Amino acid sequence: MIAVPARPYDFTLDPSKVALVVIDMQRDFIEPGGFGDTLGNDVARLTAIVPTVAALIDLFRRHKLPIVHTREAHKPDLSDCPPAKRLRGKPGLRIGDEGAMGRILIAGEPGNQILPELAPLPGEIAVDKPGKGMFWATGLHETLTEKGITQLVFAGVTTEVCVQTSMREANDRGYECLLIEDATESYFPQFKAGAIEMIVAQGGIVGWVTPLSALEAAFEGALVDG
Ligand code: C5J
Repeated sequence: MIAVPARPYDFTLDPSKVALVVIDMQRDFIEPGGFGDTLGNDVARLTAIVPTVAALIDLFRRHKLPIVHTREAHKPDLSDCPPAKRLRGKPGLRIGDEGAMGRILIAGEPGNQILPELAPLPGEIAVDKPGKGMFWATGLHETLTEKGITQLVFAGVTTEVCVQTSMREANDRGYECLLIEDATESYFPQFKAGAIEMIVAQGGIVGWVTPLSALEAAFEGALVDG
């Protein structure tokens, strides 16, 4: 067991039961010229966390621990995209429309790919999810249960939408969830801060939060202690 200093109190990490989940680090949300950018968001906030997410992925790879990567993605015929989602708001471009990097949020399109520097390696789990949460219509809970995973370390974007929804879904399914606060980001700093406070409130009602440096130091300490 590895004691990770965290809020609201130490997270006891069991390397035999933990997986990393990297939520939606896809080009359309993060790269200049992508869907997020065309909606008027400041994507520089999201590009800034890429090195930290890469370091977190590297930590899990070095320790040979499982990694899950998600993409928010719909089938090309949009049969898994409810009209209530596609028609929401008054954006210039909607899900399925042709954007600067191919059709918006459609599986297989260039903009729907995970950033090359964070791309899944063979053997890692890659999940296309039609919802904000990672368990809706994905079969991921069954996959993780088969592997005996009961703890999830979270990273990715955006903190208050797909990350928080996925953490809440996981919490309800009995997983212990630890969010790496400098490996997640929002277009809106106040929403990231608010989401983090909601997660740790009331004794960790959704889970735990810690910076990457604390997780790295805890792994290092565990190695030194044997
Ligand atoms: C959004 C996401 N924000 N990955 N998706 O629509 O958080």
